[in-house]
Amino acid sequence: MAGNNMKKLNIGVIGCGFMGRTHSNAFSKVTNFFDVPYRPVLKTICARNGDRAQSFADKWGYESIETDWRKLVESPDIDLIDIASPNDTHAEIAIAAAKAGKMVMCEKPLGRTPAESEAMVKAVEDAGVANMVWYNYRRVPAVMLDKQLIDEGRLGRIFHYRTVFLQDWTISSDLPQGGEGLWRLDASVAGSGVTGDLLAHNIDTAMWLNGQIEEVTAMTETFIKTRKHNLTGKDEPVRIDDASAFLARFQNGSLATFEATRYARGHKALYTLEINGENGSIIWDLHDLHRLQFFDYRDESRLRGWRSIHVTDSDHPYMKQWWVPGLQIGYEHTFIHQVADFLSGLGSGVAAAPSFREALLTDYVTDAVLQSAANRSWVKVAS
Ligand code: SOE
Repeated sequence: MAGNNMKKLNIGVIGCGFMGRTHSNAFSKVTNFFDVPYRPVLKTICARNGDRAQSFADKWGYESIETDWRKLVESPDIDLIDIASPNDTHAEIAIAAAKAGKMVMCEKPLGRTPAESEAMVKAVEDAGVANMVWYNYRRVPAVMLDKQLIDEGRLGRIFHYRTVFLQDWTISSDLPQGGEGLWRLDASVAGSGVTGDLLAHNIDTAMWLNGQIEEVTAMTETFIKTRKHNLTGKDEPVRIDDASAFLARFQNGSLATFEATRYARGHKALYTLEINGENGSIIWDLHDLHRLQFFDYRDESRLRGWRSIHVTDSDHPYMKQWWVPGLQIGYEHTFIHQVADFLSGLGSGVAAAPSFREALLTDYVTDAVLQSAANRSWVKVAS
C-alpha cells in the first residue's frame, strides 16, 4: 500500500524497560520494510517516572509522555494500548483498555494466573477489540520455516518434541529481588519464575507447531531461598522457581521434554527445539537463529544427512522484506514481524496469532506445570 494511503494508528506504550524498547523499535520500523495498511504513530510513552518517560520519549520520538496509565487508556488520542510493563500490571491495564474500546497488545505471559488471563480474554472478547500477545519467537524466520515444513507434512507423524531455555544470570546469591529490572525474581509481581518467563515461550511455540499439550509432570527448584528485596531492603524468601523441567504428552500422541533454568552456567539465552517425526527431524537454536537443521529421511540414502539451511533467502518467511539473499537478521526483527502481521490482520480481518485466547492456553500449561511440581503428580491441562 502506498505510504500516503496508510491509515494512522496511534500507539500508547506502557513501560520503558527492555520490552518497551523492543516494541517501540518494532512500531517505528515496520512501515520501512513491510507493506501494511496502517502506520503506527508513537504517540505516548507511559511510565510512573516522568523523567524516565521523557528521556525515553526523546530517544524514540514519542510525541508525548504520561505517568498515569489510566489517563492513557482513556485518552481519545490513542487507538492501541501496548503493555510492556511488569506482569502484575497486565490484567488491570488490559481490562481497562478493552473497556475503553482500545486495541490491546500485551507482553507475555498474559496474566500471572489463569484467572487473570481468563478475565483478560473476556474483556477483549466482550469489547470486540483486536488483541495479541508478544510471543516473538514464532516469528524468527527459521521457526516460521519449521511451521511450514510441519504443516506440509514433511516430518510425518511427530514422535518427540524436545526443548530448553537456559540462562545463568541469577546464580549469584548477592543478586537482590524486586524493583526495576529484577521484578522477575519477585513472585508477587512475576507470577512465577522460569516457568512463566521462559517456558511460556517454549510452550507457545510448541503448541503452535505440534498442537495441544494434554498432561504434564514437572519438577521445579528454588536454589537460592532468600534474597534481599530491593523495595524493602530486607532479606525475604524467594518464591519463584529458579529451574523447571517437565514431561508432556501432546494430543497427537507425541512425547515432550521441556526444561528452563537461570542456573545453567555459560548459557545466556539458549532456546533450542528439536522435533523428531517419522520422515524427518528439525533442530533450531536461538544462538544461531537464522539456521535450521533439517533431516529428511526421504532423501536418496547415499546423500541422506542433516542439512543446515541458512534461512536468509527471499523465499524464506519474511526475508524478502529485508536485505539481499544471504544477509541475516536478528532478535529485534521478530518483534517487527509481529507488528507487521498484526497490522496486516487488521486490514484483512483475519486476526494474527496469538490472540489473548490462544495465549491463555499457554497459561493453562504453565499453571499445570506449577501444580504438578507442587503435588508431584501428573496433571491434566485445562482447555
Ligand atoms: C528473561 O531474562 C528474558 O528477558 C525473558 O523475560 C524474555 O521473554 C526472553 O525472551 C529472554 O529472557
